[in-house]
Formats: sequence, C-alpha cells, structure tokens
Amino acid sequence: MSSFRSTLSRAALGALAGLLAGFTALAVAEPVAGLVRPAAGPVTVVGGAVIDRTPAPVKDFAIRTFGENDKTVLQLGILGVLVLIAGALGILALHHRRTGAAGVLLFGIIGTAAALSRPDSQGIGDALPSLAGAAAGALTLYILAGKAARPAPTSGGQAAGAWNRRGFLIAAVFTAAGAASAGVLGRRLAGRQGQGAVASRTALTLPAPASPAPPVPAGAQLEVPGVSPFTTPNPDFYRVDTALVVPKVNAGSWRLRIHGKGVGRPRTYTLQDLLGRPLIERDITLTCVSNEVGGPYIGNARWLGVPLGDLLREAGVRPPSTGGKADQLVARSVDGMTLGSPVEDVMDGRDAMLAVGMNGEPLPFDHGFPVRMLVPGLYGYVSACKWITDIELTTFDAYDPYWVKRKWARRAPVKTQSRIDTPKPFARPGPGTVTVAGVAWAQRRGITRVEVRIDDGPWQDADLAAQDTVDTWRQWTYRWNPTTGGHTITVRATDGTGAVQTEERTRTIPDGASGRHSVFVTVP
Ligand SMILES: Nc1nc2c(c(=O)[nH]1)N[C@H]1C(S)=C(S)[C@@H](COP(=O)(O)O)O[C@H]1N2
Ligand SMILES: [Mo]
Repeated sequence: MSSFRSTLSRAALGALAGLLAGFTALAVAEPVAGLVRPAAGPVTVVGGAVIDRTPAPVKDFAIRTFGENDKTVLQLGILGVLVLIAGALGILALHHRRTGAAGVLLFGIIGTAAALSRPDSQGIGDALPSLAGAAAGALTLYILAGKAARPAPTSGGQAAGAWNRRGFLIAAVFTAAGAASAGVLGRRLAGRQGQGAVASRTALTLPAPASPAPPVPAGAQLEVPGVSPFTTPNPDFYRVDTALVVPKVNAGSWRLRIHGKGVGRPRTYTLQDLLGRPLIERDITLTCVSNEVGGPYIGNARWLGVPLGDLLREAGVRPPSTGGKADQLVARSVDGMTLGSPVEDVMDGRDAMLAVGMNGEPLPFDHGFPVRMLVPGLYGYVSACKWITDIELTTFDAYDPYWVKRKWARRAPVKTQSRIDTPKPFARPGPGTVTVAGVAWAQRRGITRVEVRIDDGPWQDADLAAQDTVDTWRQWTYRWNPTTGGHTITVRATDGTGAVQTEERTRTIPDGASGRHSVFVTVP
C-alpha cells in the first residue's frame, strides 16, 4: 500500500516536472517570438498548420459549433494536448531522463516544421521560438527529473527522500518563477511590436470621399425591435479569417504591389498614394460563404475606398471581355492568405474597391487595417482580402487560392437569401399581433419581394423597408395575427432578376448554403 502510494506520488512529481518543462518551453518561446515575429509563436504556428490541414467539413463543423470562438477552442485544444504530453514525458523522464528530454526536443522540431510550412513563413527565423523553447524545456525536464529521481544521500541514517524532495521543490519554484517572468516579458515584447501599427492607425485621418454615398434612406431602417440594424456597428461586424494572431500592419510601411499577366505598368503603392486618389464611399453588405441558412456571418457597412477597376486600368489591365489575358485576380495578405476574384467582376463597373474606411473610421485591425479588398456580389472568401499587400493578375487555370485548394468553389457569387431576425427560434410571443421581421439580400441584384408563410399556408407578402442599393441587404416585416399553438414561420425572397430564393437545401461548401430559413414559435 505504502509502496503504491510512493509510486503514485513519484509519478505526480514526474508529471509536475513535465508540466513545468512545458511551461518553461512556452514561456521562453513567447519572448523569442515577440522579438522575431509574434505570429511565429509555437501555439500559433501549430494552430495555423492545423487550420491549413483541417478538412473542409471539419472546419465547417468548427465554425458552426464554436462560431467566432473557433480559434480559442483550437488553441485551448492544443494547450490541452501539450499538458497531457508534457505530463507523460515527465513521468517517463523519472527513469529515462535523456529520452524524456529528447521527447521535449521533438516538439521543437514539430513546431519548427509547422512554422516553416505556414504560408506567411518568413524563413528560418520563424523556427527560433520553437527551437529555443524546446531547448529550455528539455533542459528543465532533465534537471527536475534528476532532482525527483536521485536517491537521497543516506548519510547517518537520515530519512530517505527528505533531501531530494526539498531540492526538487526549490528547483520547481525557481523554474515556475523564471518561466512566469519570461512569459510576461514575451507578452510585453509582442505587444510592443503592434504599438507602431496602433499609433499609425490613430494618426490616420481619412480624406473626404470624392463620391460620397447618399444618406441611407430614412425608410431603410424599420422601427422594429429585434431586427438587425441596417448599418452594422464595427464592434458587432462578424469576423471570419484564419489569423490566430490578428496582423498589426504599420500604415507607414504598408505597400501594395500590382503585377502579373497583362499588367503593362506594374506598380507598388503606399497608403498615401491611395489616399491621394479620388475615393468612393459605398454601402456594401458582406457575406461569408460559411453562413448557414439563418446564420450570423453577414454585415452591412459604409465603406470608403479606392475604385479598384480604375487602378487596374491604369496598370494596363483589360478585362477578359475586351481581350484581357488574365481572368483571375489573386489578392494576397500579409499573413499569406490568398483569395481569387474574377477580373471581369472587378472591372465591370460595380463598386469593387480597396477599402480604407469602415463606418467613418479607419478599418479596425480585425477587419483588415490598413487596406482590404471588397467586391460587391461575391462571398468574402473570393473577394474581401484583409491586410492585403499584393495583387497578381493570373488565370483560374494557373492558380488555385487557399480555399479553392480546400475544395471550395473557384467562383462564388452571393446567393439570394433571407433571414428571420424576430421572433427568435422557440420564442413564446405574447398575445395579439406578432411582428415578424428580418433581412434579405442578393448583392448586385437587389431584393424586390419578400414573402412569409405560416405552417403550410399560402405565401403572404411582407412589407419591404426602403432599398438603399442593390448591394445592400433590405429589411422586411410582416404583421401576423396567430392562433394559439406551435407554428413554423418560413421566409423567401425574390431578387431583382425575378428569381425566387430556392427551396433546395445545400451545404455551405462548395459555394454557399441555399434553402429557406424557418423559425418555430409557440403562441401561448
Ligand atoms: N487575410 C484574410 N482575408 C480574409 C480572410 C482571411 O482568412 N484572411 N477571410 C475572408 C472571408 S472567408 C470573409 S467572409 C471575409 C470576412 O471579413 P470580416 O472578417 O471583415 O467580416 O474576409 C475575407 N478576407
Ligand atoms: Mo467567408
């Protein structure tokens, strides 16, 4: 019994040694990443590598299940796995110090491989955080396992175990304290890297648009509680991207290069170059292809930016319809994301832009500061490159961007859709008339009609709010006098081409969900 207990407590010591070693590894890797590049930290690169390799259905599931917390869940998952492995290596190290320490080093190699495999890898420097962390972790484990395992000096019949337990404890406390301070230092350094970018955003004053957006029509915003506000405030605007660390780009050193097939005059622009040009201001509704029927990944904002078609024409680009050789525009971000849009769409006169402003302020970092691309009518993953730094003209045959490599469609215009915002699913609306309301969208085509159906009843016209533009969503409302009991409310929209939103349910992959949104409510 007592030998079982001592085995158990020694195993616990081993596991603790392993955890401290893991903690030390991360705490050393952090400041090194802070110095080299915050996005090269081991958890970030491993997380990014996992995202890159996650099959689309699983990624879809993660977005659906964890929503915008998907990245936090991923990072916690990685930390959880690390804790388990570190503990196991610690126990192993009690009897096999070298093997245990080598196991920690192996993680440095995994981290290095992940770092170098990332699309935004800046080369061998990105290996430093993982390697330095693993070396520190391995050394820590080697020392602590020695303290935990070494037999006590049995001079003069002293109680065995007293010396090595104290030695272990002292070493453990020093390790924990040292690792904690290294971790704090790491956060400081990583924070400092972003400070210049933050200052450059604060200092930025956006010029007035040469072509302002007319005020949003008074009737575009219904006075109905629970309906999505016509203009989505920036803090509420959905965020979908693969960045585990939001890129903090300094506006002063930011550059955009335009080059590739058919670009007669390749050029590199600074932010000042762009701000010196005539800017347009437009209301545009942005939608994510991963948005389920009834889902939240859609928002509408007033954007300020440089017309992209003009910029391309200046560079000598011609659309395919007038003989241009390039049919795909590939936008690349500072974090290595690639998105491909049809050149024809970008140059057909719609308000495709390089946006610098969102709802009256410089782009928030989360939404692509200093410059992002927008093409009305296309899902975000084929158009809305955030933190953009490079535009290459090429062909759909020659290059598949990030999501296309992962089985999403090459071309993805936004599908006509509608959503019930109120009442909420399973609500129990009070007595009397129920105001049903929501939004409908069909960017580039506009919404001309919205209908509501109760249970299997006839389709009834909803009242439409005023239309802002064909590129924005449109609110609608329906006054419903229900009978008591459970009811299913379903909505469908008709777009400017006269096409009625299809009933056919499809998944989000490969080119966006179709089908109709319904909500079940119980009227008491
Ligand atoms: N650099 C970069 N740009 C990106 C993405 C990304 O992962 N990285 N995601 C795209 C997708 S899928 C969408 S839907 C939109 C979302 O923009 P938002 O986060 O500003 O709403 O950005 C697009 N631009
Ligand atoms: Mo998206």
